Amino acid sequence: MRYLTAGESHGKQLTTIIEGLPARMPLTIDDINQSLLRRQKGHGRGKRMQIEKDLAEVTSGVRHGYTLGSPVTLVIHNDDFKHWKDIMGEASLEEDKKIRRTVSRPRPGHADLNGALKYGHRDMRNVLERSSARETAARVAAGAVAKTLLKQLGIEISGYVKEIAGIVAEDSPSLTMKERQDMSESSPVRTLDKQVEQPMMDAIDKAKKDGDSIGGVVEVCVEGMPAGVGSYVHYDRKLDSRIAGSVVSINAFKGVEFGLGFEAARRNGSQVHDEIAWSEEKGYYRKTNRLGGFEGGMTTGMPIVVKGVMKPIPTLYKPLQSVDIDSKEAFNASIERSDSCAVPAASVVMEHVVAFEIAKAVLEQFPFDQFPNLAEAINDYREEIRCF
Ligand code: EPS
Repeated sequence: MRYLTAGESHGKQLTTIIEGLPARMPLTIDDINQSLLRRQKGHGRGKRMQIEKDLAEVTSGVRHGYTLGSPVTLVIHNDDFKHWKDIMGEASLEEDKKIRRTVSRPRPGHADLNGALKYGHRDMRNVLERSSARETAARVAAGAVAKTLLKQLGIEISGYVKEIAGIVAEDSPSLTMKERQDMSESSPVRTLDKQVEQPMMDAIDKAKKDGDSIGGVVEVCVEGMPAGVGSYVHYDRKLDSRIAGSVVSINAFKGVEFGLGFEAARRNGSQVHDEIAWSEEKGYYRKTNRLGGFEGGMTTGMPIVVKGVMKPIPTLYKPLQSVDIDSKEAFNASIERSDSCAVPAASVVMEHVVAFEIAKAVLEQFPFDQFPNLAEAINDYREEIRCF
């Protein structure tokens, strides 16, 4: 299974095409729209989210509530496009820079300058329109379909905020999947720790007041994966490495940790590895989950626990020094609107990006054209490894 997205931030629409889904899988538009609306929320979002109401339209691959096995196309219209019709239209436009809203001043930390150098764009709007995190809406749409597939196979996933601007949420290993999903949903900053909710919101409000932005850490937890998905035999079949790559591909994400993560470097091996046990009911399991659900590029059957770190959004009200590419003069970069903190929304994005990688790995290991056959094969495999 694979997907492509297309669309500019202020263009007409975002498009997602998913190819390789099995046929006969139940899929409703509500499954997708719920995810899209979740991504729009969160304390710290800017004015753009008041303009958009992200709702997907399915234009291919689904009929009467089931997938057909053909590519699934999802379209999300940009409501803001009505303000940008001429600027973003495909028709040629006068050379008037004001009308075109030409951008010649690269923002530090953004793709603007590197993208301009690479593609030769003198107008950096041609770069920023596609490099914008608006594209994450299209990725969430793809992930929502993956999540629907996984859920029907007994695999559930949840994303939530662990840290904002150095304020750290307590670990909550005893919470059930449902509790994680419900608690993050009811929190304005999508954290599971009520104690840090207000301090996190205060930090966001302060950043906004100061014209600055703040980043954080998000965590995704996946339960219900059988052991042995992924592979140790080759670098590009290791599922943890694929997840790591996809997480760092999310706009503004800079790093990934599984389980203990970097803390493993500071501990002895006996305090890092998870002891193996067996019971008639569960089969093999680990007494702890310090490695976050992976050994040798494969799932262990324990929950997958993966963190991603997001840098503060580089579009700042507070000016940073940069250089105009036309005049070559130094100037102070400043902007019209931005999100002061998109970490809560990013937890939804990461949840969906991880879901897609996991669903893709499941389909690689159980390559069935029909969803009922896939569901049966996974259940058979679960029983096989329980009795191993
Ligand atoms: C973004 C800048 C802002 C954000 C946008 C990402 O958009 P605008 O330039 O229109 O104000 O709101 O995020 C989204 C539109 C979204 O859907 O998440 C950027 O520069 O990356």
